[in-house]
Amino acid sequence: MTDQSPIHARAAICRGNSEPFAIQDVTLDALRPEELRIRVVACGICHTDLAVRDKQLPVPLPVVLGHEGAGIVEEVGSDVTVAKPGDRVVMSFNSCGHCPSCAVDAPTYCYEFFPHNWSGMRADGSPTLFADGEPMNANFFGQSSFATQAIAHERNVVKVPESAADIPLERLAPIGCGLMTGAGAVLRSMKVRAGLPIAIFGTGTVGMAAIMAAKIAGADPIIAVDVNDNRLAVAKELGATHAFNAKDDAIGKIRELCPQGLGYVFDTTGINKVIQDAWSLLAPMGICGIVGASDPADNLTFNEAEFMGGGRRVMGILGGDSDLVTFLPDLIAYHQEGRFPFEKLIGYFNFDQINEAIEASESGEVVKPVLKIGSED
Ligand code: CXF
Ligand code: ZN
Repeated sequence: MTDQSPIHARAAICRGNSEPFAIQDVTLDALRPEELRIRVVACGICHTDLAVRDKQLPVPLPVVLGHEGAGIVEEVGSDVTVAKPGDRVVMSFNSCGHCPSCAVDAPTYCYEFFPHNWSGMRADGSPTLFADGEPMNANFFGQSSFATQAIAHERNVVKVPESAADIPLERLAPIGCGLMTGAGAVLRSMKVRAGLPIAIFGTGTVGMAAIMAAKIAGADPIIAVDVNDNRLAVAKELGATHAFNAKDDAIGKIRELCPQGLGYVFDTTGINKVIQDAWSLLAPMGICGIVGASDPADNLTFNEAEFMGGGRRVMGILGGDSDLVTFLPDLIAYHQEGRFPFEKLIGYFNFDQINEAIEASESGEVVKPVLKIGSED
C-alpha cells in the first residue's frame, strides 16, 4: 500500500459450496502503472464462477469471483492508455501480452493464463484486495467484479465505443465471457461458411451466442440440441432453424435433415457421448468445435480413416479465440444492429441477491444472471 488512503469496497466472498456468498467490506491495493480502478456497475455470473466455488478449478478459496464486469473507470495507473477516468468499460480475461499466443493476438491461449487469471493474486504474487487488513484471494480473471470496485489490467479492459453510449452497462457486462466464447467459436475459430449446416449442442449462454453468430455467418440450417424445451424455444427466437430435444433421437433427426452431413458441430456440454455423436454427423471437411468443460479423465476416440480420409477436424476452443480489443466492439456493433440480441438471455438481480441469482442459474430458470452492483452515474 502507498501513503494514499485505501479505497474501500463491498465484495461478495466465496468460501466454497457449503456456505452462501457473503458481502463484506474490503480495501483495494494501490494501482500499478498498467492497472485501472473500476467502479463496478454490473457483473454477469458464469458457470466458471460456480466451478471455482465447487473446487473444480485450482483457484484458491476464499476468493472474490466475478469475471463479467462492466463499470466506470475511476482511476488509472501512469502507463494506462486504453481508457481514462469517467470512461465506460467492460472487463474480460487477462493475459500476459508477451508470450507466443499473445504475440499473435490469441490471448485466450496465453502461456501464462493461470497466474494472470486464477492465482488469486497478480501474476507477480502480490495481492490486490485486503479484508480486515489481511491479503485475500482476488484478481480473478484480472478483475474480481463481484464487488463495488475492481482493480483490472490494461489488457483486460475494453472501452465501450462512444457509438454505444445508449446501451446500459448492465446489459453489456456479460459480453466478455460466454457470449464472446460462443460467438467467437463460430465467427473466429471455426470460421463458419455461409450455406453450410451447423448443429449446436447445449443452449446455455455459449450455445445461444453460437446460434446468433451462426445466423450472422449465414449457416443453414442452424440446429439447436438441448434437453430443455423452454431453452429450445428461445434458441429458435435467436436464429435456430431447427430445435431438437436430445431425449428424442436428435441425432437421428439431424441425419434425416442433413443426409450429406454437417459442415460444423459445436459442443458446449462437455459430455463425452454427446461429442462422439456430434462428431459422427460431420460431412467431409467438417469441423467439430469443442468448448464444454469436460471431466478431466475423459478421452475421445475417433475413427482414424474418417478423420483423415474426410479431412475432418476436431478443434478445442477457448474463449472463442477472442482478441478483446477488436472482437468485443464487433459484438457490441452486432448487438446494436439487432443481430446479437443477447438481452433475451439476461435476468437481473441486485447485488445482495447474489445467492438467489446463482440459484436461478443452476435451476435453469435464467440463462445469464446479471448482478446490478452500482448505478452508472
Ligand atoms: C474463459 C476461458 C478462457 C478465455 C475466456 C473465457 N471462460 C470463462 O468462463
Ligand atoms: Zn466465464
